[in-house]
Amino acid sequence: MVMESIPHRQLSSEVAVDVGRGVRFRYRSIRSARARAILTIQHEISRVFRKVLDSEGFLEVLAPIIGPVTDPGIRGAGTIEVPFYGETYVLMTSMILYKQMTVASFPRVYSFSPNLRLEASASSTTGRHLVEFYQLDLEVAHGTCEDVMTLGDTLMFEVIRTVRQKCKEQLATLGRTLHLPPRTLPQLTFSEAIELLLNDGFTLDPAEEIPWEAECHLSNQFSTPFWITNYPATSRGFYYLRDADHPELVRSMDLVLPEGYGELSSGGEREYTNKGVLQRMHETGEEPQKYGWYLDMLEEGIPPSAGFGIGLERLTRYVAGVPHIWECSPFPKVPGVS
Ligand code: ASN
Repeated sequence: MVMESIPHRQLSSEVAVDVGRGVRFRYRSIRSARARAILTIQHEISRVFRKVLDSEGFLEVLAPIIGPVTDPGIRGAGTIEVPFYGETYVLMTSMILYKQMTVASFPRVYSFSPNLRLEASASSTTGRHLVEFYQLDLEVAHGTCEDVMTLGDTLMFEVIRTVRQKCKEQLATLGRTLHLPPRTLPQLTFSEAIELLLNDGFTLDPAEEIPWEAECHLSNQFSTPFWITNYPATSRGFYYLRDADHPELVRSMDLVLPEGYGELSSGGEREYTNKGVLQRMHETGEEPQKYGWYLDMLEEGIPPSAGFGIGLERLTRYVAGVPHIWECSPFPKVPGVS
C-alpha cells in the first residue's frame, strides 16, 4: 500500500516515504545506520525500564500472547481470533485482565507484553499506530493513580536522561534534540483538556475519548510529556474504577507525549469486585458470559490495584524523533499494509 500523506508529522525525504515499501523491504532497511540508531535507543529504553522497576521491587512476569479473553477497551480496533482445541481464543490486545490476576500473588509486577490490534487502515497515516506492538505493562496491588503516575514520572525522566547520556551518537545520527523533562510531569484533567480544545475550535463529544487529531493538537501545545486525568466513565473500558466522589468519572489517566507525538500510555485504578465489574460491563455493553475465569476470579477476591501500559514503539518514536512509528519496530506491521 502506498502512503498518501502523514498529516501530523511530515515524513522527511531520507526516511522511506513509502511505508508499504519500507515494511516490505525491512530486511534491507534494518541494516541502515538510521535503523541501528533507533533500535539501539529502544534497547536502552527497555534497559532503563527494567533497571528502575527492579530497583522499585517489581517482579517481571512473562506476558500472555493468547487467551480465551482479552481487553475489549481498545478504541474500536478489532481482535484476532485463533482456533484453539475446539475453542476460539484471541490474541492479546492488552494483558490488563491478566495483570489483575498476577497482583493477587505479587504486589508489583511488570511485563513486556506483545499486543495485536486490528486498527482501521486509515490509522496508518497517524504515524503512531502499529497492529503489533509491545507495552511495558505494570500493576501495583493497593496502588492509586497518584502512585503509578509518580512511577511514570520517574520512568520518563530516567529514560530521557539515560538516552541523552548514553546514546549521543545515535541521537546525532537521527538529528534529534531531546529535552530533559521535569521530574514531575504536568497534569491536566480531561475536562480542562476538552475546554482547551473547544476554545481552539474543535467540535468534541465530552463523553468520548479525545479524537486523534484533537489529541495531536493538544500534544503540540506541550514541550514535555503530560498527564490527562479524570476520564468520563463512558469513554473507558469496564476495568477502570468509578470515582466514588464523581460517579460520572473513572480513576483513569493517559500519559501524552509532546510535540504532536500524542498518546503514549493509558492506565488507572481497577474495578476489582465481581459486582462492580458486572455493573461496568453492563454500562459498556460487554457480555459477562465471555469472561468466565475472570469473573470467577473476582468472585473469589483479588486486591484493588492500579497500573498502566506504555507503548514501547511510541516512546521510541518520540525519544528518537521519528516521523512514522513503523521504523520503531524491527518487524513492523502497519494497519492496512500487508
Ligand atoms: N495497558 C493498559 C492499562 O494497564 C490498558 C490498555 O492498553 N488498553 O490500563
